[in-house]
Amino acid sequence: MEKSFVMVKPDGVQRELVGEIIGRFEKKGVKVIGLKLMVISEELARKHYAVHEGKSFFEELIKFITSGPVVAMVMEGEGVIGVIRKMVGATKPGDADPGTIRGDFVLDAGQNIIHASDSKENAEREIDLFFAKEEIIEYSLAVRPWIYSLP
Ligand code: IDP
Repeated sequence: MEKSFVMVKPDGVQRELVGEIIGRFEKKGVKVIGLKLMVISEELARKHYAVHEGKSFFEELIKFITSGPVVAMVMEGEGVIGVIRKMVGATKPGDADPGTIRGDFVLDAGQNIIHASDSKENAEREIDLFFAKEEIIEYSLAVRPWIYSLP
């Protein structure tokens, strides 16, 4: 089963959208196998967003993402990386379709309430950055046969 790293950003926590966001994924059938409220250190923020280093918004992004608690999560399910990205919506506010998380709640390119891994490679890297092995819990959900037709 595929795993993705998902994070409700400081603005999502402050806007009290944590339950709304997790609820959408739960209803889809995505399983939460890691979850913690944390404040990201500057060092971790710079590692997580290393690919954006040098861009005009980079320092602002580091300041923003370390400005308050975030909810970091590992989610699991069939094809979850792509599924979650679709549910999150586009980065540019004008491009995020209604019905997506950003389409429904975001008007700003920077303060966009949620992060989700965009590839298998990045998911593995981000999960390793944020979670120790023992913080990821493997368990089975009773509803599983009602979500997946295959065993
Ligand atoms: P993503 O979060 O949709 O994967 P990325 O392009 O990977 O988008 O950018 C990472 C984060 O950097 C965005 O979620 C957003 O918070 C911030 N960001 C991206 N582009 C801009 C911008 O043009 N202005 C301000 N912040 C931006």
